[in-house]
Amino acid sequence: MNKRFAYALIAAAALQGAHFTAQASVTVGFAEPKNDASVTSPFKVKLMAKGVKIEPAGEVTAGSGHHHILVDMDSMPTGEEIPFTKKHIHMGKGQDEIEVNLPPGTYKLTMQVANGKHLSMGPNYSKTITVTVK
Ligand SMILES: [Cu+2]
Repeated sequence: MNKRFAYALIAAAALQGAHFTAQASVTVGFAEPKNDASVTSPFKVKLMAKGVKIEPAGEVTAGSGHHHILVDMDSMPTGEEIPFTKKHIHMGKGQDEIEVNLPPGTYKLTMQVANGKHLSMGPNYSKTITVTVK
């Protein structure tokens, strides 16, 4: 193997490594309920986050944010402000658990992490499940 080729391989490996780290560093989702679960209202929603620090709303800190539950909605684009409505539940105390009250029906629930000013951190910081309220 000549030297130039060896350097090219090392550079490619380094690039792949960096890419992998960036993609693998954030994992968020629902601990409860499970996708496609049937629940009775009110029900507990428990969220989890790895690679992003969950803290109370207020200050904007890099790599930190708080959880939201969006009812019958998809993830919100990065930087978009999450409004305060009945269908946008802010967990602004930095909590990871909340009781949700919904009338019977099937719902899409999206958890979305947003920064201290409620600006969405985008689809990589979001997960969507479907639940049926009996
Ligand atoms: Cu918020």
